Amino acid sequence: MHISAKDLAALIPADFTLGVATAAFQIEGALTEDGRGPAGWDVFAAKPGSIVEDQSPAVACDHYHRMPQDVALMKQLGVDSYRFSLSWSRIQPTGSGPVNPAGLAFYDRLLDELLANGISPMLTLYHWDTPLALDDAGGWMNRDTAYRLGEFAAIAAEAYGDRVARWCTINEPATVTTNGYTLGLHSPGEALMLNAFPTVHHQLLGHGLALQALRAAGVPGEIGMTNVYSPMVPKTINPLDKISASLMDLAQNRVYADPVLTGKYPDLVRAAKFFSSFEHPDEDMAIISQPLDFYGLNYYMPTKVAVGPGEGAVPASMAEAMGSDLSAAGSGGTPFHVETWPEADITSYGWPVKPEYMKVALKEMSERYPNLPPVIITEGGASFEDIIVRDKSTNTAFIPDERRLKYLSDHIQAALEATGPGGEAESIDLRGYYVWSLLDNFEWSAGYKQPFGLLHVNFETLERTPKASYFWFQELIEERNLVTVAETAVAQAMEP
Ligand code: GBH
Repeated sequence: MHISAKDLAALIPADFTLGVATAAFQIEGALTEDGRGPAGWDVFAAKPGSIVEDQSPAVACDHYHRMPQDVALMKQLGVDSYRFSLSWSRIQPTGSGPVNPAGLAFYDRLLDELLANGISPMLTLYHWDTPLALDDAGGWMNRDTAYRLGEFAAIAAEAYGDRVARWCTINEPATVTTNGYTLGLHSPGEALMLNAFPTVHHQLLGHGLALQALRAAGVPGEIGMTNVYSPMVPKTINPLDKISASLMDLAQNRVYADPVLTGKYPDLVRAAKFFSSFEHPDEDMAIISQPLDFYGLNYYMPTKVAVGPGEGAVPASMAEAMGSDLSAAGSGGTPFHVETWPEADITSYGWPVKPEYMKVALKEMSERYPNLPPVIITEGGASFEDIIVRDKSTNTAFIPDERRLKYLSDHIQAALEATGPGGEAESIDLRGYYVWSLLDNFEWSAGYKQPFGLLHVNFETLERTPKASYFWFQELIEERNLVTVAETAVAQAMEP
């Protein structure tokens, strides 16, 4: 069971945002319409074997043509805010140079529609769909891409600055580097392993330059960036497992968060060969670590880590640097191995459902970064295959997605408890939670096989059907509104 919507609503502080999130490439479709230039993802997805069953992103949710209907569904849901991303190549077809007015106009219409319906816009500048022309020039391996993102931010600031309440410069650079450049599972499909480090730095620099451009334009909205955070949990108390978990923590969490929040890469990263052989100006760190109005955190799950197979999986130098003189350490082998959680509920992606680790994530963040700005959970959600139940007499469809609903309820509860009075991450000023996602959508290399939506999408008819989780979120928002109304009435009654 999960907490009732009424009891959960009672935990929500004033001015806390309840929202939903999407990303352009995952929902829009219309990849060749109105002058949109190609993105690297268009080409990657078209290569046989890149996407499950070679599914195509060409139509996705057809949001480009159904935007007003989708906003109406958000209005009905009652959300405070909608987090969406810009398709960079719709606005700037080659990622540099002239702007495409028809592309700019789409987000003009979206922003106006949101505001007309009382929904506060949160705009992500970059959610992975790099313009193809930039990928052809090396993508994030090329320092120039960071400057291009800065320029794109200036274009967006001028066009939309008056209407955007929250800006998110980039989403999850960790996933772009790991999947796009280290393992080759995402666009641009490079498997560079440790040689992918420049893509970390250039994305962070791109964030910093975009932030600078938004500040220079004087946009009134709040500005932040989003990193994904997964607590790394050693499989056993074996010191080698612990070291492997620490290495994974460095590679997936700290290398992205430390520079932004402390202005410095972790010492172990600075000591590595791949770091010293990568030349970059010291001044970059000041650009990367400019103050943020909020820090965006995507939390999905913890990761259980064991030492990799093979002799000497943890290099001796690493073991020593982590404070261990293990004789087992040598060279060769893979340093880490991701393990399963046999006792946990598992999503259709294979991800463990562990709401208690939401608390761990927030606690670790608060301890690691004492000067953390206000935090917003910019994504959280779960993929489960849905069953559509049809009531024959009324011909209405019902989608009983109890597990997704419970995932969301438990995670929002955990985040509120951890940051509430007496919580383990009480020092964090938590400002909101955005459900991933409004709609079932194109889940990158998993195609349409991993539905995360509060709304079911039939990818043949493109019909949207609210799931039980949609009605639950609606109820939570209604209950929260009742609390707010009551509090306002009490405050007014107490005024002299
Ligand atoms: C997010 O990615 C994306 O922002 C969004 O576009 C996507 O649709 C959504 O989530 C659902 O996938 O620490 O090595 O074990 C989240 C992708 C995948 C990132 C798992 C962290 C674990 C890597 N996450 N990954 S590891």
